[in-house]
Amino acid sequence: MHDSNIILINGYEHISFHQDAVYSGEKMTERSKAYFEWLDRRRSIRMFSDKPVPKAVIENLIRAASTAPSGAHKQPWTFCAISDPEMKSKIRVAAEAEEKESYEHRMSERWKKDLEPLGTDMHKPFLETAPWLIVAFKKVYEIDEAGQKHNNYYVNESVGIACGFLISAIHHAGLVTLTHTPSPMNFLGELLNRPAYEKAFILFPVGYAADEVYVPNIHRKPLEEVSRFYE
Ligand code: IYR
Repeated sequence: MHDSNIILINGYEHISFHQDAVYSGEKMTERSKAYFEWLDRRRSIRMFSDKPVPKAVIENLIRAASTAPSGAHKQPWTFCAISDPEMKSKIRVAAEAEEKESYEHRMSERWKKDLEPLGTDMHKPFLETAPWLIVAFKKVYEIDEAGQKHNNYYVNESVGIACGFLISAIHHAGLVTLTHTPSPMNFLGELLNRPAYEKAFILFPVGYAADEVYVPNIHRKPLEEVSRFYE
């Protein structure tokens, strides 16, 4: 994609960019349709098999997520990957304690009603069953060598995009996941010993779906409902 032709622009190194491929309109339509149909087959899964997934796969998934664009290219994320059963149990216990509080006291009746079709509750066995948990942390700020604090830019957007890339990479690898957001998530930073400037963003169990899984028969909004064209 890049050659080694380096020039200086405003004193900063730049390399020439070559677009990977240029398709005809017809080919592009076909490819974009195929990509949509492939993404459309992704489903959030809440019941996992304990079948192992090689660490090398998880490393590649994180590499893929970390190619996301980010504010001022700060790449303000850390992905923690956990396969240690003891740590997974600790995470499950802490997550279920928060979820119990949420379901019993913190979530509105309307919110719980909205979740009814998805069949979620305070029990999160997938946190122990899935072979891997990946926790995305956002780096709200960073500390330089001089101990100086620097805020990052568009942190939620950047980490949100990276998490989208991660979900797509998981799907591409033939694995499944779930965007799990126990709230509040501070216990994750504590258990995983993350520095104060990292805040847990989303937890992804990663693995294979359990043998027999049913998912809610929900439908995606059609194009007409999610778009407006200005031609
Ligand atoms: N975090 C809780 C509740 C929950 C909230 C939303 I919004 C969902 O789409 C699904 C669940 C839980 O994980 O059960």
